[in-house]
Amino acid sequence: MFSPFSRKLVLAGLTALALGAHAADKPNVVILATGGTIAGAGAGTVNSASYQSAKVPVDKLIVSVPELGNVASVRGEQVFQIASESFTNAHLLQLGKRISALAKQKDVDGIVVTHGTDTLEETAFFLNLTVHTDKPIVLVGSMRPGTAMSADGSLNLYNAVVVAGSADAQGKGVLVAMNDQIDAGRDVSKSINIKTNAFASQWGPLGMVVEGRNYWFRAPVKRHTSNSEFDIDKLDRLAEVEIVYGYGNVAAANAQVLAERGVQAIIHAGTGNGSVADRVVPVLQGLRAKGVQIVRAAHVPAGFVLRNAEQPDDKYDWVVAHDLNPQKARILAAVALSQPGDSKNLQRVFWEY
Ligand code: DAS
Repeated sequence: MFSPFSRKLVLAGLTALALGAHAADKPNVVILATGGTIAGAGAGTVNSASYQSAKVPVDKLIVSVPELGNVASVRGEQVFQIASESFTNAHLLQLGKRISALAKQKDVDGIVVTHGTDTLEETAFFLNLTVHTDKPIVLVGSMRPGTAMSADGSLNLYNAVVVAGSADAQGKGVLVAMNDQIDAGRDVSKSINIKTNAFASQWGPLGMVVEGRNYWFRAPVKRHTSNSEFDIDKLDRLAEVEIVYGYGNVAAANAQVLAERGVQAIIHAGTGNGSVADRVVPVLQGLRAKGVQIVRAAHVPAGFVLRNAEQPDDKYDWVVAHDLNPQKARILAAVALSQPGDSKNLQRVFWEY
């Protein structure tokens, strides 16, 4: 009935259809690579902590985890190749705008950002505040380079792609997938600097991802992504905001020196519940009088700064950072002050985001 040649044609056609259908039922995930340890390379397999960051290109990262193809149709873009401690506001804006453009594409279901772990929490919060999409945006890094024994990058990347391709991860804000855990980009911070369970949220993770499946236990309550008043597509600069650290014997003039850079706000990373040394108070009051916003944060890793407790914030017209650590408070102030607003509006922003 069919000649051997036509049988082969039919078979080839059916195979292509099957592959096409198979690929069509997988989510399309774009991996944006920025550098960090997940792209790092060490001298030998025992070098889990001493290595060169930001070496391996995105295509090699993808090839190194062939299992990615089982859970998503993946493609990569190399946005930067840097250690994340070297990020600037310009890097945040460029990355955010690229993500926003990709999220608008119908052929993109989710986005993974591979990133150094040092400032991953800052980038995650920035994207959470400014990218208007419900599609999953998942940041991922690693604490060991791929060249080390028991490297954590491959499984972290696999997990991040699973979450980014998941419908049940939509609308949860920007996420961070590290060490089998799914954390809110707003809440998570790097709390241990030399272990694979480095990332934690004081209010707990949102869930876990295990063997290709997500398990959710809570959802964010603060404003984010599509529900944010800040829009990366309309953002071309971030306000200059610096952080001054509080400690015993601190010099009163530190904030003054920083403010001379022409900052719009100073984040005071205070001791305890955002305490300010008595010799520093008048310096901050003087900066406030010149129009610099003063935000009281704390360098104590957990809890939140109570308004009018350690300092009369109402009287001084200061703002409290609520539960945000100093580096996240800087991100929020830099975004919020990119548009006009007084200290009452800034405090509202710190309550709502
Ligand atoms: N230097 C660190 C960074 O790029 C390496 C890492 O932990 O990713 O953030």
